[in-house]
Amino acid sequence: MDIVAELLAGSRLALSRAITAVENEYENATAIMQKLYPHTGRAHVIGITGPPGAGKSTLTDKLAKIYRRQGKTIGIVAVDPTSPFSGGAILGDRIRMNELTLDEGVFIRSMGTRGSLGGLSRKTADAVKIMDAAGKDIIFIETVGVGQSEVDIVKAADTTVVVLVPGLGDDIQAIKAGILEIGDVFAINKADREGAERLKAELDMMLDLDQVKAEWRPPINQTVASQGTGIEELIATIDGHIDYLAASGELARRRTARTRSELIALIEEHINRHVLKQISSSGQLDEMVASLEKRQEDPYAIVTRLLAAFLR
Ligand SMILES: Nc1nc2c(ncn2[C@@H]2O[C@H](COP(=O)(O)OP(=O)(O)O)[C@@H](O)[C@H]2O)c(=O)[nH]1
Ligand SMILES: [Mg+2]
Repeated sequence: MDIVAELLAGSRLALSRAITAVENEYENATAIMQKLYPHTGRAHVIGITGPPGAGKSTLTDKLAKIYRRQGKTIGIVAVDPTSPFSGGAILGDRIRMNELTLDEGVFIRSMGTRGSLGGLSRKTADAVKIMDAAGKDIIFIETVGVGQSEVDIVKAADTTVVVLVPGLGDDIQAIKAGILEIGDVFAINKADREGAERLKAELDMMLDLDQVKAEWRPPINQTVASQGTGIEELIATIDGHIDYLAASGELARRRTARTRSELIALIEEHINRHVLKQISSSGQLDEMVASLEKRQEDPYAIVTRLLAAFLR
């Protein structure tokens, strides 16, 4: 049996190997993704993002346990864009999720920046597809939410939970606009700390000003993940968002937009690679640079000429 057939039959080893192939860009990675593509699109993908130490792993662990009790199978992709480590699981996360790692119905995988940051969002999306094809009902993507590349990672999610904590000083200043936009649900974790109510009030105010969110006003939950407080309520909120997505047609719209942008990214990547390979191996690239330096040509003329040649 090949790796995809084994994965579809439920092999954890095959699932793990498929993700490794994608992560390390092995030669068989494309063939694997091609074969499993028809089996994707079934899982509900939940993004968990927020600053480092906010309690994302603890929260994911607690959420996963409740979904497990409902009989759902779980995949977790823990992405750390600041870590060069990948494979197995980032140590801290594995310790925080150690009960889960013993559960056959849960598959946890960590990914770091083994490639470029840009490549990381594609690889994360592929890892999600692999777990999806393997039959996981709910897939979590846990990632640090600070910059644009991390926001890109969470774009593979249907429902995004933004985790915030009180006491980060100038609370609302610390919340980047980007992170506010991607949040479908907000969780103020470490609500046992001082300032949770104030943070909620400030967040409420900002969300009320956001007209784009008229149809679905992101609810704010308070949690103490380490004690399991507020987790049932958070699940109810997430499930409410899942229902809203289905009933409003927004799920279909989001998935169409995602399919489109993934295809565009792939086309760009391949055309780029193809054209650059051809002009650099033929020495044309050097000639072009020389011509530009002598001001014999301008870059726009070169690109127009190149494009015409390739379209012929
Ligand atoms: N006081 C308090 N500590 C928490 C809470 N949730 C998580 N922690 C602790 O915060 C630390 C970071 O948690 P972790 O889940 O690794 O955060 P992550 O970096 O966002 O994944 C750990 O020591 C947790 O035990 C909470 O609600 N209250
Ligand atoms: Mg974590």
